[in-house]
Amino acid sequence: MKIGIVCYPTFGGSGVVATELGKALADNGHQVHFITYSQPARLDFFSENLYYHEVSVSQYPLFDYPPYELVLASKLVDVVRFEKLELLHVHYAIPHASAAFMAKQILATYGIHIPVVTTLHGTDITLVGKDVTFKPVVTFSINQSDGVTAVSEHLREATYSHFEVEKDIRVIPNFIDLERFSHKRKDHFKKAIAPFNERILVHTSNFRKVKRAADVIRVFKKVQEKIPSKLLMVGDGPDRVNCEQLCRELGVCENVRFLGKQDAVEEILSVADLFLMPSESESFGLAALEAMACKVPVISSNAGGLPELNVPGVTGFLSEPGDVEEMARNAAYILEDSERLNTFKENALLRAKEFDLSRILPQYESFYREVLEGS
Ligand code: GMT
Repeated sequence: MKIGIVCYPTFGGSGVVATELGKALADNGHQVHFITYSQPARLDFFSENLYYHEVSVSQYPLFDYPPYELVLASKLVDVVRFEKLELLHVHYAIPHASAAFMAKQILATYGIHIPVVTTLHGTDITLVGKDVTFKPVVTFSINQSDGVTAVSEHLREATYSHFEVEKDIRVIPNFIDLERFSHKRKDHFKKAIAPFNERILVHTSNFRKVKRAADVIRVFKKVQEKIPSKLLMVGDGPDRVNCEQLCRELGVCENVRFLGKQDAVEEILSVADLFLMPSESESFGLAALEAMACKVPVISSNAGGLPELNVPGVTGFLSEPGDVEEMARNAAYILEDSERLNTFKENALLRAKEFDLSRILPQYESFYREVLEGS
């Protein structure tokens, strides 16, 4: 198939899923065209089946708000016509689904029919999308898509409850490339972080409010009172500065390191004993799956799709968002006994294997075929 993929080319989960999916489709012999405003973060190599088309919005003094969506729609028209694409797959509804709808209408005037698949990733529904300022457009463009997928049952249900959507929504969960995300021996790194064999806890996120990153610090404060441990905070975003401030207030700076944005997250996860994800809302929790693939159990909130991934008492534990006490208690329970910790680690990997790329990729391929046949 000749497939166009539209996504946010950043470190965010939706962009990662879109890029990894495109790469896997290309490996499987499909021709994949990425149409984004910059080179996707994980698309920094050459492959004969991969193409990249940049959407560049020209500046003009009149534009206080450069019309990205219109430029994207024009680019989609151009790429679909001249590369003879058969299907467009847009990730994150805003503004990709409505840009694709516009492109589709324009292409129809050239006698070209292009089916559009929209994948809902989370905040496009749960936070941003349901805001009244976006709602009519998001509802319309989901209903106008030829196929719609959501990354968890929870997100599917949330879409039906927040929007008047009649379309059938297929759940295709996030996936993991176990060749990249696997436990690697990084003894030097481990020794540098935890010279006295302290337990290592990790949090990775974009430090947005929804991640409740400050709860990570609060949980850690309680854990390290019982168990010698270190905390690695990976990523960057608006709440990082608050977390740094909280570390000072709680007197834990010596045991916490902020590593900023990192490419080789799997290397950091390889030295970790526990992953913390206390999010307020999380449609799936790709970062937790990445941790589990590297044999790291997960202490998470029970928000959104997290219960569809993290199995309490097996791969980690779930708590109400904000229940720092319980999260710390559960973290200590896992960490205090090495044999128990190892069982949780093995279980985490077994669970991650259920989301192996090789299991999920065929679900997208067969969905594409269904959409092509039905449209
Ligand atoms: O988590 C973020 O803030 C990034 C966001 C995105 O859209 O890039 O991630 C969402 O999509 C991921 C991939 O499908 C999911 O694994 C994340 O759970 C989801 N984030 C939220 O729902 C907050």
